[in-house]
Amino acid sequence: KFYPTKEVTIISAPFSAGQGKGGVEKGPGLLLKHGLREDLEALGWSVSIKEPLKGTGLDVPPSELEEEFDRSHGIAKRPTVVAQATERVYRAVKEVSHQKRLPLTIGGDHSIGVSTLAGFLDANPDACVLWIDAHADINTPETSPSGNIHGFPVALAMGLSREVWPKQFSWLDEAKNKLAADRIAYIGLRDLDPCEKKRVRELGIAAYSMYHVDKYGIAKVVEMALARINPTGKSPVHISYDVDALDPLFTPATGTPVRGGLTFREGMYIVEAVAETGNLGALDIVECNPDLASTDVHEIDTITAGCAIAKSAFGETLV
Ligand code: EXY
Ligand code: MN
Ligand code: MN
Ligand code: MN
Repeated sequence: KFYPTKEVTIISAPFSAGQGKGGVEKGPGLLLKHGLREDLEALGWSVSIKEPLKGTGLDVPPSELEEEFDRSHGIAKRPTVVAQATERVYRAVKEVSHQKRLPLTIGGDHSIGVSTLAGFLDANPDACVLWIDAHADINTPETSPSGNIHGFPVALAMGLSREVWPKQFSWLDEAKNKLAADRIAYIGLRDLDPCEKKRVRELGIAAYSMYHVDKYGIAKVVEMALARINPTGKSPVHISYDVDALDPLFTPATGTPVRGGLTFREGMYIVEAVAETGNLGALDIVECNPDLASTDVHEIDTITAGCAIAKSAFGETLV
């Protein structure tokens, strides 16, 4: 087992300026209010909490942060604040990873994925990544249709088009390891921009869309994905879980919902299967936005789905 002593640090990342919709910064508080910490303790984990954005003023809706459009290459929105927040989260994930505690990072929007990838890879050069998402999050300023940096984290962690990143991301040059294209697999894809499709194909990234989930079933998809990125079966697995991978029936309160997603059970199966290997190395749960819920039930469904992902990943079994 990768964490025989079962120690986890929850890294709270209430950040929303990687996209434009307010409310996703409330995700961490609500996940904790719904018992995330107690759930993990009940499974035998000792839990600590880190709040790298506390007191920075970065944990507010995007409308309260300075508007900024970097148009030097394509478009990137609010690069200064996103770079500041992601650097802080990176430092927290890196420290926790070097301490051999499992980093569980809760967002916030998915821009913080660059922090968790770079931070965990710093301590674990052999890590592999399952990116569970409707989206590929592999845009750079020149390919992004929106300029929203939550669509960039995979590209940033890979160092793609380094020359066109906003200069504020120079902190990332000090991270020891870049994410290699053969160490990441996607599951749940169904909404990629044309340039993202081209990039995923050209890089030969293992990409399992909803078509593949329908065709092979989720168990086979997880098996194929892990065989591609972790052929020896010995590497720690970092799961970056965007709740929009699940069908909006189950996680309606999220910023970029796309119909035709994973069922609740398919979504849980992915993390259960990794838990069973004992190789879970790091987990992110992102993009819960209570302000986008049209009813209280939608809010509770979304937050409790986030908690369920964590419980399944940390070893809860059904019987
Ligand atoms: N590909 C689109 C864009 O770059 O704007 C949508 C990205 C949504 C990203 C969400 C977090 O996964
Ligand atoms: Mn997404
Ligand atoms: Mn789209
Ligand atoms: Mn995402």
